[in-house]
Amino acid sequence: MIRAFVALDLPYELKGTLAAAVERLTERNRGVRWVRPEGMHLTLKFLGDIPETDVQPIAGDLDVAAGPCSPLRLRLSGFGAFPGPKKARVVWVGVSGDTEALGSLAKRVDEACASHGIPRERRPFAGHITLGRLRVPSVVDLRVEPVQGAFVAEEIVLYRSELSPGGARYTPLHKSRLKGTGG
Ligand code: 2AM
Repeated sequence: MIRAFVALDLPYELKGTLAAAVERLTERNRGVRWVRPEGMHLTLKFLGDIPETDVQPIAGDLDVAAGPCSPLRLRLSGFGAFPGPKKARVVWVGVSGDTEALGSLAKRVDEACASHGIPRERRPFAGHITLGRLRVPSVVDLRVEPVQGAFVAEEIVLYRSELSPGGARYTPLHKSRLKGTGG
């Protein structure tokens, strides 16, 4: 089986911006396992464990789902925490811009995955880039200088995730272009 998820990758420079933000957040927050810059992404759908033989068919359906969507213009917005900053499990940075289209894309991806037996999302989609995770839900202090950065997502990526004590390793398995022309 392969542990897989679908996400938007981020440009190299943006990961640098976020790495600097993580440094500032680290000073104020101990006990957070921060995501390494190279592992930062915006998740559209977590597939869980899928049989290796499903990778190609799912990749084909992701192409079909993504094809009509236009590239997304997104900007980094504020920091936040799930479920909230008083009992945080996840520290993230939000996005603004084409968020409606981002939600539609996530829904199309969800549908494509559902046709392969992957359970549909029950919670509404909330686009975010995870920066850190806490084993023990704790208060977090996110009052650091805001981050600035924008990017255009032109493809979605099906990733393999391999967990190890040193952190997760993500390998791209397939990329689907957003080929829509808007309108
Ligand atoms: P998030 O951290 O962006 O919220 C790879 O593990 C990605 O899949 C993570 O970035 C994570 O999203 C997302 N994901 C969603 N549900 C998950 C789950 N139950 N277990 C692990 N990852 C999950």
